Amino acid sequence: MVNETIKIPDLGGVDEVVVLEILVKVGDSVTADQPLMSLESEKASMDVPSDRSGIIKEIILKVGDKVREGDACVTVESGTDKQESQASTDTTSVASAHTTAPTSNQSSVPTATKAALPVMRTVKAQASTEPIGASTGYASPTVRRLARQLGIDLAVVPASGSGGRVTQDDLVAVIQSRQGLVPAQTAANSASTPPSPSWQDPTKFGPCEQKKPSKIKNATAKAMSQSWAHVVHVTQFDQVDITALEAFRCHHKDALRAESIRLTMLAFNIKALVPALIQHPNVNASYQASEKIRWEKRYYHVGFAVDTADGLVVPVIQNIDQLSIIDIAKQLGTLSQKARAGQLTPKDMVGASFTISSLGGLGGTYFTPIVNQPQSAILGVSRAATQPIWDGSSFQPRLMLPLSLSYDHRLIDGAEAMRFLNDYSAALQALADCELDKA
Ligand code: CAO
Repeated sequence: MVNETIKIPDLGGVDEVVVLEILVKVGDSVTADQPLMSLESEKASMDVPSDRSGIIKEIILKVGDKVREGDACVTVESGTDKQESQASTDTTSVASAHTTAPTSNQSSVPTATKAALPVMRTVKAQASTEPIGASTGYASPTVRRLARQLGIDLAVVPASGSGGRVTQDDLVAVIQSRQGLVPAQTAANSASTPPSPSWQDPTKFGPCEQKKPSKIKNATAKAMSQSWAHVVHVTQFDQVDITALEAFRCHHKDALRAESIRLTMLAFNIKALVPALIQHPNVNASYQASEKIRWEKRYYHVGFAVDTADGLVVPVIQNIDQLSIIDIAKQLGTLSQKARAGQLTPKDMVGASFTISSLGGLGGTYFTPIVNQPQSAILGVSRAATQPIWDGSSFQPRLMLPLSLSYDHRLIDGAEAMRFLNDYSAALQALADCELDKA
């Protein structure tokens, strides 16, 4: 028998995360890859898996602890091969207990080993004795995460899954049963921070429904307030003629769709940033106000805003200068899907040197995006529309794409912002006859 300490793994560039939930107890038997605890940064959560089979001897952290990569997490007693194979034998019997009630002679685990594996015995007992619909509080990490986001206590949710597991549908049932049944509270009496001087209790004037913003919305509110308070914002508007580029995109998009690649304008919008950011390093920079230092980044990692049911998240495509438009389109698809499924990891969302926010699929003309600190600028893209453009002798119908560049005036002057937009527009138009699969 040997005691090994399992440590917090690589956090994907995030310095510190919070322990959200401990998923095991001392005495539990775990298998390799079994989640031990859930960690959460402001916009993502991840599980720390066990890297071995064994018995939990000590849990070093507690819920709410702030942890970094390399911090000790739990101690696992991993045994001989026999012990490890014993643990996996037991796991197999747990898995079968999810679907079939165990018979008295089903388990071949010796009594002494059973005593050291209380969780396995508990799960089996629940599988055999809990009536369907009773609450067990057992759930997959995804369902646990969803329950937390929805503010549902799993211990009170009637479970319908195999082995007494709470399923996603069980959470939906709870939400549905709550609708209209929750007694209204006044907004004022649940406020945890002092109300602003202009706050008025809205229930004085009519019926209201009180909602709690998601964790993602709270994180966005915090980041946006900080940016608004610190960055000296200016937004420069412009439009670029993408008639030829759109024809080029439409020419290729159906063939690519057959390969499950969505070639939207956004992939071109991102690729065109490369020459413009190289020409204007101030726009790919951060300002360290305390030291009066500007950090020009020589890497090109672009965050893109994704609208999800829980709020705005910004996954990052790394090294766009080394990617083809097809590569970028693929990453846009994968990361947007992960974002909407709530599966982004901290690693997917860190390190951006510039951000793009496209509302082009939804409509609108111009908007004023807020700089995503510590970056110095953000490009907003709105819906392209055909407009009559004067060519010197007559009006021509041209497809014009509206651009809104917000920037930090402490770093970037207006003339530089306009030069950046001019160079960006030229780079975008130049993609109209590019090779889609060449970086
Ligand atoms: N002009 C005209 N049409 C556009 C367009 C534009 N600028 N941008 C996209 N479209 C089209 C697409 O080409 C697509 O049409 P096709 O099916 O014919 O190709 C359609 O609109 C839908 O596009 P989409 O929105 O699904 O895809 P996308 O790649 O353009 O955007 C994503 C992906 C994830 C960025 C987007 O879905 C999204 O979440 N946008 C919201 C971002 C947001 O909330 N920003 C505000 C943040 S506050 O600063």
